[in-house]
Amino acid sequence: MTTLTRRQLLQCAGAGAAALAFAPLTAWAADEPPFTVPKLPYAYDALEPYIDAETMKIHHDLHHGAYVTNLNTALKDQPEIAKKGIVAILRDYKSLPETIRQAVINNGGGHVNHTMFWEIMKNNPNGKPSGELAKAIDSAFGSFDKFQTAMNDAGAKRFGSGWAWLVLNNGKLDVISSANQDSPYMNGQSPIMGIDVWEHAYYLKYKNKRPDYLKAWWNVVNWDTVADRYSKALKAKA
Ligand code: MN3
Repeated sequence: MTTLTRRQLLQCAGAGAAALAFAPLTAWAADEPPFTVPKLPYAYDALEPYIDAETMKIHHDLHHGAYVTNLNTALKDQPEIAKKGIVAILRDYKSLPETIRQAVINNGGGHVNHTMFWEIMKNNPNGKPSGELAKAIDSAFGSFDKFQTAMNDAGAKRFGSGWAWLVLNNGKLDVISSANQDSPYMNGQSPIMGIDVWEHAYYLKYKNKRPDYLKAWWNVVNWDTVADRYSKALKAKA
């Protein structure tokens, strides 16, 4: 007897709806969902004392984990959309079916935002950008200090949950904030770096003192990966 995988069964469905009748199909098997949580590129305690290990574990495993699970669920009957990748999906979110649009914005945004967040951090007390990125920041904001103040303001003034962002917007650097998990990709911008200001990102250690978390966060920036994101975003624009 031949055993078909769910993927093969789905392909059979093209030949007739009867193939769909005998199993409750999703578009992919449970062990091969299209979106997965990337492994944290360092230990949970690597960002101590600025971000504590327990916060990192809950944030990465549970919060990011839930966004990915919910994103896979939202797109379970939409393999054609899922295979475009999350950046392309969010850039074109207006074309999503209305029934899943908000779920994809929330959970797809949560997935792409956090994927960036883990990769732009490392333990790097008082680190600063260098090279082309440093020049571009100076030129856009006047100085690194002014840029930092703009980011901290954007994060502190974001009411409720959201993000503070450095984005590339029509070839120019800008600081913005977004609500919830809304991604800058939704506005045609490219996120270069972002600070998660949801309480889940800081509450265990900093309680209600979001500005203290924002101040400490600058000690965990991986400026190499931020510079890499900037150079890739510039090239994509050209
Ligand atoms: Mn978060």
